[in-house]
Amino acid sequence: MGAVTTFPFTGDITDLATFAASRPSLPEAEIAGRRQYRTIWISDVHLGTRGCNAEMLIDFLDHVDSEKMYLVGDIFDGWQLKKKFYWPASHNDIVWRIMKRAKRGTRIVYIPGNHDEMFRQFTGLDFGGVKIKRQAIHTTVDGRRLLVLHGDEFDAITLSHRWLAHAGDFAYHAMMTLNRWVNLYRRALKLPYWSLSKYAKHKVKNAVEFISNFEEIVAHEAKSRGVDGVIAGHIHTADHRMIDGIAYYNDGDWVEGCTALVEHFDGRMEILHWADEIARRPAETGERVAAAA
Ligand SMILES: [Mn+2]
Repeated sequence: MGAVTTFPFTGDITDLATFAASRPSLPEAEIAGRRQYRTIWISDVHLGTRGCNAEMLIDFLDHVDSEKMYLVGDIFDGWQLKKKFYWPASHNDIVWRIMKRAKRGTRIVYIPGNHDEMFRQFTGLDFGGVKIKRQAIHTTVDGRRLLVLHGDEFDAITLSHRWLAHAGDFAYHAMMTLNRWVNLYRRALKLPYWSLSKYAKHKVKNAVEFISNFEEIVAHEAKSRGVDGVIAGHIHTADHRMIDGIAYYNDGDWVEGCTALVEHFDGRMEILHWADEIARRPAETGERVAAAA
């Protein structure tokens, strides 16, 4: 995939509304036969960075559809884009696919995170069917009320364990780079995608503490707001567990984990691990992802 020089909204954010009328560099796969869900949540895509696993996300978007979709923050990485402009065609294709499904009638809610906080100034506005909100309450088909937020709101509280935000930032980015190299190598050997930092997160004591601390604080906030559960992103760790009577969900990320949270039409919630889904696919249909890299 070639690089493009146009970022869809450097000039005017209202361009987003007409963006879906343009053409993607990688044509969208068949719409018929996609897996249908009531709701899909994704976050921490980090468009504008080399860490973003755009090919995997394009594959995901071309295989699923939903009535409603939540973008739970850090979709763009404004911090990295400011430092060094990086915007390959595949990143444009992701924005295009999201705008296109809004045009087709999927109700899309975009909750900017800390890396794309520049979009928070547009809270309350609607760009081509994508509503920008600070937080949201999602009601499941079985009537449960779930608070949806990015999660950086709690960084100040989790300050003593800011593994991703500060001291660990360098180590984290080094690990993401290593993760990319490991997977290029694995791909060459036709081995399935493997997440190094997902592995490390389960091994490193501080990281485990940081994650459980975050999860408890977020669940506590949800409890005080009187909802049944909470859906967050931010810590790049997909999870679903009960904490003090509150259903805690995290939709993970598209940097290494490549996960999404979905609600089925019967209200059942599930975390999809997209690398595993691709690995389970017959070889012929999985080729497009390998070829796109
Ligand atoms: Mn974040």
